[in-house]
Amino acid sequence: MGDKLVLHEDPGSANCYKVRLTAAHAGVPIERRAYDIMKGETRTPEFLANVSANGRIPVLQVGDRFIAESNAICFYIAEGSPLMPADRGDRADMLHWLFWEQYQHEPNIATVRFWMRWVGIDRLTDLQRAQIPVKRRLGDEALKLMDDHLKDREWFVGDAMSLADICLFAYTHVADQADFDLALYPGVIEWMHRIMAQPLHIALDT
Ligand SMILES: N[C@@H](CCC(=O)N[C@@H](CS)C(=O)NCC(=O)O)C(=O)O
Repeated sequence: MGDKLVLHEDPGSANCYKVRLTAAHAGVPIERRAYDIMKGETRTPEFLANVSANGRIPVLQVGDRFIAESNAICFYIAEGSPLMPADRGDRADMLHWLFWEQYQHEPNIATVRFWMRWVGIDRLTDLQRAQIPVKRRLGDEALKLMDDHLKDREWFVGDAMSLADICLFAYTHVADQADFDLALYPGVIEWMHRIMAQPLHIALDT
């Protein structure tokens, strides 16, 4: 990689954390540029025109290219690293988990965490408040599916840690902040400990 990598992020976002965790494991240096999403700093005309018209972080700047969507960014950074499975089928399985995370895991667990811990229950709209029980049920279904998958394996894909584990770890390990009871999913807890025991692991607040 010739160009310097600049991560446009909000440091408390686990979508941004998964990019930093990927970079730590891949040994790729990144420069960080912080925005406060609660102050609308990703919705300014400057951000929309120069960083991402989608108004959301993370965004990875590589020269004059701006890559959005956390899992696409992680995929870009992980290329050529041990996080990318060598086997073609395993790579497809890894992508399966990345897409699944964005469709069935993150929209439920991350959203409830955001509403409860960042916005605050009292400041939610009636519609948001009404959605919490559904998101909680779907989030629990996602955690159960992960727990079942981990019953007879250590990692999500193949026999080594891959990008699938990194991208799923990001919001799973803070699911308790959205009042999900992780103790119900012992396989998930053991898997999280395996990830946190890796020598290159970094925490969310680093
Ligand atoms: N699917 C996107 C989600 C991006 C996203 O929703 N980012 C949130 C923070 S985690 C954000 O920027 N929110 C600020 C806003 O929407 O104004 C990804 O994985 O990158």
